[in-house]
Amino acid sequence: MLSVVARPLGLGASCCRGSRRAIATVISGNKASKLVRERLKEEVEKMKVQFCGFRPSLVVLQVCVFQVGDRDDSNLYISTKLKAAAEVLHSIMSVNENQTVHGLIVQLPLDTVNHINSELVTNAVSPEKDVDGLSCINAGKLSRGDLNDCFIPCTPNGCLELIRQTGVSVAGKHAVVIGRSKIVGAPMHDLLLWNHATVTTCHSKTPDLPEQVGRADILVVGAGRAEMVRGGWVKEGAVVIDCGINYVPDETRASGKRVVGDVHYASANQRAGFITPVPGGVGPMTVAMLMENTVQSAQRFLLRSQSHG
Ligand code: NAP
Ligand code: L37
Repeated sequence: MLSVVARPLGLGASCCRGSRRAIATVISGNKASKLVRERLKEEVEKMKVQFCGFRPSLVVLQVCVFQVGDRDDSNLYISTKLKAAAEVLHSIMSVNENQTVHGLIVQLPLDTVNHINSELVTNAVSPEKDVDGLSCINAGKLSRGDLNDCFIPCTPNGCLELIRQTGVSVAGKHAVVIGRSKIVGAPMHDLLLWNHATVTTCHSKTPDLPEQVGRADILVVGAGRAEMVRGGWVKEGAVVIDCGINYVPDETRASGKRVVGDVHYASANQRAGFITPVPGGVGPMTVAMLMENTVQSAQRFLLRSQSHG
């Protein structure tokens, strides 16, 4: 396995955890995702040669429905809402039936003006094309440990890949996940559990977050709270994976803002053994895993069409 962990310049592997603390090894999502993309490129090339120009294909559905007018008329409002939902479901059905498409993701969160039921929408995606792994069929398989028979959501799948890059084994470790969303926290819990970690999942009602974090050999954070996890909470030598993407004001930037994670990086890297940066950590791996799931879906499609004659 190729390693994508890199020590920051100026710090050799000789850093010891003595009187002066070692700085964590940075796990580069940019490098790891590049390796994944290169591997996928080769696989796609092979498919193309073997199956006369065959190409995996992915559809990303972005739902954006504007309300017609601003009349405070509940009948008009309800009919607009129903029409919007029907249109979305119709688009999903037509992609489901389209044999040239192997992956379909519906970008979340959905249009908020019309409050379309996101559960209805994610479950309308055919489980064979659900490369985001959000339908209840795929989520159910993951929660029961049928990992080889489902699509694993891209962000947790990318996080696991980054943990693997450290060489630290998951089996038998105490893992702590912060967040329980369908896209990050809940599937991350399942994935760590079925890779044989003992898992604690924390959320907004967890009363003793710092204590829980302090027990983690492996910590995955997906809370959407800028720099919430402080370095002092982190267990010495832990693997820290930060999914957070938060934009904070920064007048020194032309854009007036910068992106930070859910972990306070400058203090956490004084305690962790390994840490993902933001940007350049989990984000690029999420995109690579989406490509990976799409290629896998195309391969399964080819296998099914071969076995059907
Ligand atoms: P979400 O749906 O808002 O879920 C956030 C979760 O964090 C919830 O379970 C919430 O608890 C928990 N939480 C919020 N505040 C907390 C606190 N103070 N203490 C403990 N737990 C707390 O968000 P999400 O979609 O999972 O995304 C989480 C973060 O990951 C965001 O920054 C998002 O931008 C980022 N993200 C990154 C990628 C990537 O590729 N890097 C992909 C997806 C998301 P409750 O359940 O109790 O509300
Ligand atoms: N797959 N991802 C998927 N499906 C969805 O429905 N909502 C959602 C989703 N969410 C998501 O946030 N994905 C995501 C993907 C890529 C990045 C971040 C989030 C990413 O590449 N981030 C870069 C750049 C960050 C920046 O500078 O703005 C990074 O290096 O982290």
